[in-house]
This record gives sequence, structure tokens and C-alpha cells, in this order.
Amino acid sequence: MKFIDEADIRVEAGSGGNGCVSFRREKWAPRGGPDGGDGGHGGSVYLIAREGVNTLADFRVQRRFKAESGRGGSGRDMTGASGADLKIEVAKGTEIHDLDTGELLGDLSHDGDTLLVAKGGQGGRGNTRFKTSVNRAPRQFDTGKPGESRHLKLALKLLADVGLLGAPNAGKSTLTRALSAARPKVADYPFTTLHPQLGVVRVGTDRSFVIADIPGLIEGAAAGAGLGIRFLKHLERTRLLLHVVDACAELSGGDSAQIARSVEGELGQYSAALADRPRWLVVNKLDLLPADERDARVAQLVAELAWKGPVYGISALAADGTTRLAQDAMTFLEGLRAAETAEPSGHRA
Ligand SMILES: Nc1nc2c(ncn2[C@@H]2O[C@H](COP(=O)(O)OP(=O)(O)OP(=O)(O)O)[C@@H](O)[C@H]2O)c(=O)[nH]1
Ligand SMILES: [Mg+2]
Repeated sequence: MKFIDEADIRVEAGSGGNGCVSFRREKWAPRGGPDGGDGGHGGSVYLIAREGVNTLADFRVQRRFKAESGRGGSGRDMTGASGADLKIEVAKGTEIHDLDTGELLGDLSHDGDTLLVAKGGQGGRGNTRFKTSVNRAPRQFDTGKPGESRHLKLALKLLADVGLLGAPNAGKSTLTRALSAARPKVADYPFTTLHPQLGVVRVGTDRSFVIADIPGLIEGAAAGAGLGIRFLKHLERTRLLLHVVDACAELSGGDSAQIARSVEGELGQYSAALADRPRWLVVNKLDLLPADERDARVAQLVAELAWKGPVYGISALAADGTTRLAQDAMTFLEGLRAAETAEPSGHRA
């Protein structure tokens, strides 16, 4: 299924049922008092995050959602039935904005997280409620209130642990294929990947992490060049970024260090927070070099980029060095998780 990460939908809550005007008519009370019941409330619309829903693709098919309206009240002080609430399932990691005001309404990141997006209208009062000492036979009633309606923008942020960053053709998708069962398209032209893809990297029994392959970045992406930087939002929740660099861009007339610097620059322009995230350099396509030149090439790039963090020399195509990369990433993520769940220290008697 195609990965859809944005959708706009209209939601409308049910309106309240009208209040009822009615009078008791019984054999022994021909002119009885008022007994018109209230209208029922309209159903509300909720969004609920569900494990197992992975894309917003369903919203391509259905884009309007309406909850049931409340029923009108009736005689004998019977309140009308309330309209049923409507619960729309979305993927975990969906952010909801009001399209008309731009307001962020919520962020459903955990299974079961629920957000009220359109409140049902109140039911109208029946004439019983209008009875006073001076008006014993009121004919007033309220009509039910309309339900809220909203135009929403849903945006899915992928929940990946590790994000792949790099210029087009660097080999991000090839690496994703080497590490996971995901099968993003690979080709020798830029912008092969048009939509983010997720892959699960299994490192051992019960040890796995999720990797996100996103479209490539080029110089000027922050200003909209290429596919732009909008896909970087999918890396916001990752814990580790892998910057994949084609070590042999020179073979196709490029300059590996120069290309890597542009990618770093675009990342910095997108978000300082993301640029501060742990980032490893992954020097790819080393199979294109003679074995005895590979280490020197990696060292040269590290020097040219003044790279301080961890560095991996790999061939994604030959799956050479990729297992060690996956294992180190796993260990790194486990270290973060352990630190987060550790008892707070400092409580010494
Ligand atoms: N020789 C060699 N070629 C590679 C390697 N990794 C990727 N390639 C080739 O480089 C080209 C681009 O690979 P992709 O994986 O599609 O690159 P990408 O970074 O996902 O590119 P975009 O999706 O366009 O951003 C393809 O022709 C791959 O076969 C590698 O380790 N060695
Ligand atoms: Mg790709």
C-alpha cells in the first residue's frame, strides 16, 4: 500500500434533537400539564490512535464523517435518544490541525489516545421545562443545537528510531533493503524515493528497531529545491540519524564532501534540535574502490568534513559492514532506553 502521510477530512458532529411540545391527555385529566421531553444530544466525533493502522491512505477514500444526530423528545416526558459517537481510527503518530484556524488540536502518539474533534449539539428542552407558576401550559421548546463541524488536517509523523539522511543516490534505500525486509525502490537516478518508507531492522530475537528511509536532500532543499525538506519532519522523533554519503560521487562528476556538507547545511536550516540529534556518518559504496584504498577514503572524508562522531564505512549493495552498523545502532538505542527507564539516582541516605 502506498504510504500516505497527509490527509484533510471534514468532520461533523450530530445535532441535538428538538425538544417536544406535548400535554398530558388522559381520561381523568383532559387538560393535563405539559409533558414534552427534551431532545437527545448529538453524537460527537473522536479520533483514536490504533496500533496496526500504519498510513492515512484510507482517508483518500472517505473524507467526510458525520456522527448521528439526537432524536427529538416525545410526550410523557420522554427524552429523545442520543446520537451515537463516531470514533475514527488513525495511525499512531498522527497530528491533527484545524485547517481553518491552523490551530494544533492534538497529537495522538500512543495506542488508544483519543481526541474530541467535533462536539455533538445539545438536545433542545421540551415544553415541560418551561412550566412556571404563571404559565402552566407553555408551548415553548428549544430546537436542538447543531453539532460542531471542522475541517481537519491530519499529518502522520513516522515513529522510527533511526532516520536515514542523505543526498539523492547516496544509497539510503539500498541500505534500508540491506537492513530490513522493507523493499523501497532503488535506481541510479535521483529522487527515486518519493515517499518515506519504514523498515523493521531485526538484530536478534526480540531485538529490533525501526528505520525510516526518506527522499534525498539537495542544496536549497530548505527553500524548496528537489523534494524540499518537508520529509525531515518524519525524522523528528528518531533517536539517531545516519547520514549516508556516496564515497564515490566523483565517479559521476560530484564531490562527496561537498554534497555531504550541503545535506548537513539543509538539516541545520530545518531544525537546530534535529541537527543536534546523535548523527553517525555512513560512508557508502566502498565496493567501488579497491580494498586497500577504502580506509584512506573514509579517513579523507572524515577530515574534509571535520567529522567528530562515529563513522562507518560500508557497501550497502554488498551488505558489507551493514550488520555491524545495525548492531551498534541497536546497542545505542538500548542504552538510551535503559537510561530512560533507570531509577533516578541521587537518593542516598
Ligand atoms: N556500487 C554500489 N552502488 C550502490 C550502493 N548503494 C547504492 N548503490 C546504487 O546507487 C544508486 C542509488 O541507490 P538508492 O538506494 O536508490 O539511493 P537513495 O539514496 O535511496 O536515492 P533517492 O531515493 O533518490 O534519494 C542505485 O543505482 C544503487 O544500486 C553501494 O553500496 N555500492
Ligand atoms: Mg531512495
